[in-house]
Parts: sequence; structure tokens; C-alpha cells
Amino acid sequence: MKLYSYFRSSAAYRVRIALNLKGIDYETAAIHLVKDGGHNKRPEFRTINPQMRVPALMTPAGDILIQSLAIIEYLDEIHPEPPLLPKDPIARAKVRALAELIACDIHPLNNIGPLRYLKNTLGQEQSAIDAWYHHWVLEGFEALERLIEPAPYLCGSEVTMADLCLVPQVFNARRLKVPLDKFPKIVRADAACLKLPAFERARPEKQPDAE
Ligand SMILES: N[C@@H](CCC(=O)N[C@@H](CS)C(=O)NCC(=O)O)C(=O)O
Repeated sequence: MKLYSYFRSSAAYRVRIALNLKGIDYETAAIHLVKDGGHNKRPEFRTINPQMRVPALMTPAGDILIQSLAIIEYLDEIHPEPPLLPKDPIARAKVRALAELIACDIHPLNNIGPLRYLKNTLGQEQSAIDAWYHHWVLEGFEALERLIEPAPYLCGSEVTMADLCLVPQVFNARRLKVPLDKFPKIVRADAACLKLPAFERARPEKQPDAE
């Protein structure tokens, strides 16, 4: 498999963890999201993903999959062990809800595209952009903190898709200096995940394109 990735992309980070947990070998095709206005905007990458975002995953048969949660569910279907979604429909819906709280409600507001738009098109100061970033992470984490009881992972004793979303979001929050002291449960679940080699190997600084 080939993963189109950027070391700091949290959506790609989610997929890297899934590939590692499933023990799937993959090659990284690094797409720099910042240099020259973003190599993801080049026509050759647009043919891979018309949305011009990472991750994209090329399967051995040449299919190209986009959207991290769809990719993770695909990997879970072709390599069911260890499962990333519980079998019970209620537990499954709860895992998807936490994953979506992060991937659909926090992450898109803090993504490189919207942040660049705030700066370059709307002319916002860096301080306003940082306040925006912090606001949406804090609001999302306040809800998440109330929803979880880590044991030790977000949804119990097994890692789920929700943890794959959590760890990259916490990494980003730390990088952008969002205070996490009000979120002891989130910090605990993150620490539990990071003890696992699959999470460790997926860290941004461990990637071939890390800077
Ligand atoms: N919902 C998508 C988000 C993908 C996404 O927005 N990726 C970011 C990096 S984390 C990206 O490629 N941004 C490039 C840009 O906005 O120019 C997913 O989960 O895969």
C-alpha cells in the first residue's frame, strides 16, 4: 500500500496508526503541505485526490481511497484484527461519535486550509488565528472530557478508532500550546495510547519526511 502523507497531518497520522496496528506494510509518499504553497495543490496530486488533501491510500490493486475515517474502516474490514470498532451496535455508535467529534467538529476548523484563509484572505492577525484555534480545541475537548471514562483507552480496554483520532488532535493541541490541564481524562487516554508501539511509530517526528 502507498500512503500519501505529511508528517504533521493529523488525518494522515490517524491512518498511520491504523496501518501499524494492523501490521500492514506501507510506503510513504510525502506530500509537503506548506512548501511552495503546498505540493498538495500540484496537478499531479490533484489526480490522486481531487480534494487536494492528505491522506490518500493507494491499495495494491491501484484503488485510491481518501478520507481518513473511511480509510480506517476499510483497513478494519480487510484486516479485522485487532478490531477498531466494537461489534455491539451501541458501542460502535459511541466510538464513531467520539471519532467524529474530533475528526468532523474540531479538526476541520483548525486545518491548514481554513487557517490560511483566515490569514491570507480575511487578513486576520496571528493572535486572532491562535485564539480561534484554541477556542475550537477547548470547546471540543470540554465535551469530550465529559463523555469519556478512559479504561485506559477512550472507550474501554481496547483501542478503537476514537483513540486514533484523539492522539493526533492532542499532539496538535500541544504543538499550538493549548492548555490541557482541564482535561485529565483526555491526557490519560493519550498517554495510554502512546505506550503502544503502533502509536509510537506513527508519531510525526518518526516519519521519513519529518523536519
Ligand atoms: N476529513 C479529511 C481531512 C483531510 C485534511 O483536511 N487533511 C489536511 C491535513 S491534516 C490537508 O491535507 N490539508 C491541506 C489543505 O487544506 O490545503 C480526512 O479525515 O481525511
